[in-house]
Amino acid sequence: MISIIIPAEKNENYIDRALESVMEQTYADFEALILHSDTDALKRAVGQKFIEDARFRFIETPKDITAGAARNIGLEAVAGEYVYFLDSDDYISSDALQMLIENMNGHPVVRGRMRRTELDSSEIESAAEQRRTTIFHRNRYNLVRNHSALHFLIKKDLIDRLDLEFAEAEQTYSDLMFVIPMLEAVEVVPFVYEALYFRRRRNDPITHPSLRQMPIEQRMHDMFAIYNRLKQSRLSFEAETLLDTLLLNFYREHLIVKFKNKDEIDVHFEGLQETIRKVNPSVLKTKDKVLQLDVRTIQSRSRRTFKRLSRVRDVIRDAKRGFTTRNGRKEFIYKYSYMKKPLMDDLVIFESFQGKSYSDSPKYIYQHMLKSRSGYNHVWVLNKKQKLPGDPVTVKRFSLKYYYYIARAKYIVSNVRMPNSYIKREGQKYLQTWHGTPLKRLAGDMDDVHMPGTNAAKYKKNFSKETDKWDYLIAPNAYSSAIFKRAFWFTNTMLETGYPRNDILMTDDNPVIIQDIKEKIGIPLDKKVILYAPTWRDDEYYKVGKYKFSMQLDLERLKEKFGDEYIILLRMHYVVASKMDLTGLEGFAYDVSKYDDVSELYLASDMLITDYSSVFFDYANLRRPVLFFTYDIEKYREQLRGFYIDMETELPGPLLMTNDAVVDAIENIGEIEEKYRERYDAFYDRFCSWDDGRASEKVVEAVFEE
Ligand code: C2G
Repeated sequence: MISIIIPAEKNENYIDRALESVMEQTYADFEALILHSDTDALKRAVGQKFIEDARFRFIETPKDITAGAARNIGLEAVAGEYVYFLDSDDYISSDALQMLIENMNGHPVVRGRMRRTELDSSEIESAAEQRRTTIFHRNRYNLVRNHSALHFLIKKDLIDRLDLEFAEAEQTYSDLMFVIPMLEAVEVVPFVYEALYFRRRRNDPITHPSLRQMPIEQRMHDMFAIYNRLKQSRLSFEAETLLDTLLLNFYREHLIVKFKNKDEIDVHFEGLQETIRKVNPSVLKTKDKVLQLDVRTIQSRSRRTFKRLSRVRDVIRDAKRGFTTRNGRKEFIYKYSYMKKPLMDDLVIFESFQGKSYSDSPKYIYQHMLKSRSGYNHVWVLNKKQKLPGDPVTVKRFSLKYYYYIARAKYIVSNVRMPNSYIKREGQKYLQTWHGTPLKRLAGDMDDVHMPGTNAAKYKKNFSKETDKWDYLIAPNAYSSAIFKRAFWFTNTMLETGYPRNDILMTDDNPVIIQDIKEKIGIPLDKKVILYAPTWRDDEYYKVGKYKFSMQLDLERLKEKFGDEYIILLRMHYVVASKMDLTGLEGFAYDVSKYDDVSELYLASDMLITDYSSVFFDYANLRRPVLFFTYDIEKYREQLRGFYIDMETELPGPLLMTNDAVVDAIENIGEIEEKYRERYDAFYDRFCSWDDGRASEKVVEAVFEE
């Protein structure tokens, strides 16, 4: 019988798939030992069939133990002659166990093949192979370069004879304590191509990290502890090569970055020196020259000497980048020159939508500062030349001047993320206004990420590095405040003031100002105005940051039907790069995508059509009708983002799937207003009641001294 050991703590989401794959095994003589600190709760979470099948045994463990400790408890309880480890967020092919056992050929240990798979996958890719098995001899340590005990089938006698155990005190690398002595004791390991193990890629390094995503501090501690313990016994050269290489790679991948902060060298040098002195010189000789020099310095020189070397290294590395990356030269000057100059206490730098416009909350905060705070100087990040009230300095995003000011301004005000190259200085204050009440899932709440050039884990890591830098964040309503705290991992000052960008919806909602805006846009004054403002689609793009949008609204038909009474403003999201062809629609459809301030467009319009854009939360302040043209809602909801509110029951207007429905709704807009009045009121209370026309004032008061 094969005993399958499955630690299941904190992985309740995927365990059914794991157990399913066990239940489907063609080799049926197994027991599954499922380890959890609250087996009753776990039993309620898994499928009934696993509870009814006696081969599945649920074993209660103490709370808060490591996965290694849980596996050891499992090892105590096994009844089979073979042991196999499966993680509860992974799964295996249905013939995995059979393939493994059939190919053992008298050896005590056999291994199958690992595949990486996406978080939401349940697929089994077929594994038809030329060869069925291969034999690993001296190269058998290559099988544990991932330092994992998964997917080995092991004879229980071997475990007993060698007294194999997982490390219990360490979260990471604990399998090495088990697999290294195991591989030392056997000469060969058959490897079975057709036995497949699917390892799910984890997507939330911040609140639910996989072991590989644990904080470096923890991993370093564990790596040193395990390395030192294993090095106490005599090891074969192959085992030493594996361990030394793991240690040296760890140094290269993580510690060099960590040691950019020289205080970290003070904290960790001693432990590192003691550990790295044990590296076998013959192994070190096979590594690149730069690494060798580093390691030799750590082994034989003082902390001070190493620190000096490390500083020189940093400069060389940054200078090299300066010649090879687009903004490298500027970043070099930013870091080594501008950052060394003192902060300017009276300087504020504003940015809205990456310098694309003079708009949104930063604009209104700025305008209020002009009126109420005379002691400050201002810089605006603006990519196109433009004259602004108050005559501030303007700089292009990523220009040398931009770097100069982000290094020196005491205050940063932005409504989107700053670039990764921005380094927050001691004493700097960063006010993040954000740019909308969330409807689509945000950052930490996203399961998968479908944007180009990234994946969920990367995206969240970068995002949390950014949100760590925020001192203040504006919440437009209580609902957003709660979501922001969680999804942005935000613990600093939440300004629960409503949105500065919505102030004008209260203060400027009058016919004279509205007429001015219409004249500025250049539209007829005698027609009613429809504003169409959809959002962007994560998975439709030309390249990073440039998204596609294909117009599904039948503009010709709308013109024909409503052209006498209405005009339509087409407002694409600022990341959309598709050009619109409006030939034949002159005098009816106007492209206002480049118009700076969408709040003014709200004022100028009589009704809004949108989809999943946050624009309607702001627009509802005007209490004018809103229609939702949601032709791709299924895809958007299921695949791309998921929503925080129930689109069917909580929106202040109807969901329309077709152009027929849109035409019909515009025709009967009065009836729709009637029908949705109650919902609209409830929606307004929930999302708009903090907006009282004074948000800018409140924010300025909280952040800037008189
Ligand atoms: N916007 C705009 N025109 C559009 C769409 C959006 O001017 N056609 C502006 C609005 O100010 C809107 C903001 O950009 O509130 C954010 O746009 P969303 O469509 O909501 O999308 P996104 O940029 O993904 O931000 O918490 C909010 C979310 O992060 C949404």
